[in-house]
Amino acid sequence: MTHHTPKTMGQQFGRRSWAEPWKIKMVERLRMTTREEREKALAEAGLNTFLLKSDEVYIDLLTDSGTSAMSDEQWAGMMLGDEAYAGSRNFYHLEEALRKYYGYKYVVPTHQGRGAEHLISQIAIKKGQYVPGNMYFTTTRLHQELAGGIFVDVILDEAHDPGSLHPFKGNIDLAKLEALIAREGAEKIAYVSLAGTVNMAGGQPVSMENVRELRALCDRHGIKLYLDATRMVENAFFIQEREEGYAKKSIAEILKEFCGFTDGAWMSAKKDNLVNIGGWLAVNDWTLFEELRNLVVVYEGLHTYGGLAGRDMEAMAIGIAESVEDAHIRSRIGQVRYLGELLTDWGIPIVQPVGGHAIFLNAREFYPQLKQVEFPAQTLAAELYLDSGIRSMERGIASAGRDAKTGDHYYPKLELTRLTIPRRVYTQAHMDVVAESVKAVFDARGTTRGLKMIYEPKYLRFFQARFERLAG
Ligand code: P70
Repeated sequence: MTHHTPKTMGQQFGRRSWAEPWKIKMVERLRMTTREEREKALAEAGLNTFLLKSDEVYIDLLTDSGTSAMSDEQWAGMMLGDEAYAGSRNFYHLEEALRKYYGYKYVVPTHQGRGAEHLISQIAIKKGQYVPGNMYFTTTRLHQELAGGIFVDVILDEAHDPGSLHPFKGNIDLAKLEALIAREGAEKIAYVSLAGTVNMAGGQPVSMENVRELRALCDRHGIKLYLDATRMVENAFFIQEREEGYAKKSIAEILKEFCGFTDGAWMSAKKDNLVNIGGWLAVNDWTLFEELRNLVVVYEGLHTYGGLAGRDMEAMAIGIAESVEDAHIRSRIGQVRYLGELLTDWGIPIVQPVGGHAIFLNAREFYPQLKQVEFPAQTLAAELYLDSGIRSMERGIASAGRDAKTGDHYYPKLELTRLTIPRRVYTQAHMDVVAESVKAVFDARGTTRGLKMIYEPKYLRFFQARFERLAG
């Protein structure tokens, strides 16, 4: 018998191991299912992972949104909720945290990110204006369009190429933006919509240099610059790691410097900020703030709670401070990267470089036999669930929706299936199980058939669409 020497993960990668800067105080038990149970559950869900019951899921990588584990201090904060209708002390704590870490002057809480997107879009976009941005995000673009705006993608070309190793694939292509301004005129631009670690591109970051130059460009033309700060803390990590001059700066310092180049931000606090529900808008301009806090009372709630309970705002204020700690973000992104390294090493096609919040499987390369209208990424999500009970999310043609003018599908270059890692929830052993399941599905890829959509809702169709397997 050959003797096998076990090695820690760090040893296998030729480095000292790191571990999470927390330990586990309470656990949530998981339910395992049989293949037969999963076949039945998936059929009932119309082959759409959004329609599965979470009890039918083993490892839930649908999203990192609202799925993080809160700390004991955040839970203790929940008991300090001041549920006054007006002027809750938790709002002032939240405002203080946002001023301290993001640096914006005025804050409007919202129930989640899209609540904030709705308000800023309604106020900052005039019908027919363009909204250039670094790749679309589903809810962001929809709110911009509902406000009469026309979204224009001005991200670097490299962002649409899953193989490009550009370190800042989230950057805005300033020449594309200049060309749009030259063609349409600055007054036709509502604002520039900049996102930190671009979700649909695979969690790819924006460099400090890019936002600095972008600011200068916007100033030359008198155009506002607003930030989708949803995963901006993760973006700060990549700047610290990859950009010259930032290795010795803290995540908190980098975050604040970056935000300082923008006029304001909207946020889904369910991601970086480590809460299960919440969002905010923050701006530096008083007049704009007055408009926003007036509109928030129409759609969300009074401007000192915006659809949240006092306790939610307290947990968010505490979560913000925890989220910018260097050790936290290093282990958070380190875990995502660990999964990415395994898959890369095994020759499984994923978006490179690995981004901040998720691994994006390149479904086109899994299934070259499928046309894009046969939903390769949706197919892959279904196969993964069947194999192991892991839930992932389609980020391809189903997510992209239809062109309102022509009625045809949008055909995004990227046809991806996202394995999104919740923060502080799963262990390295869970990542191993995930990696092995992805490999099993990859090895069986040759015989996999595609899907057709049999029910298509009007808005954000991917959430509720139903599919059927194509006959072989
Ligand atoms: C996800 C979630 C939400 C999100 C985001 C960025 C960069 C805004 C929002 C909206 C949830 C989701 C949303 C739509 C489709 C699928 C999934 N992203 N900006 O899983 O925030 O959800 O709080 O309203 O990523 O990526 P919210």
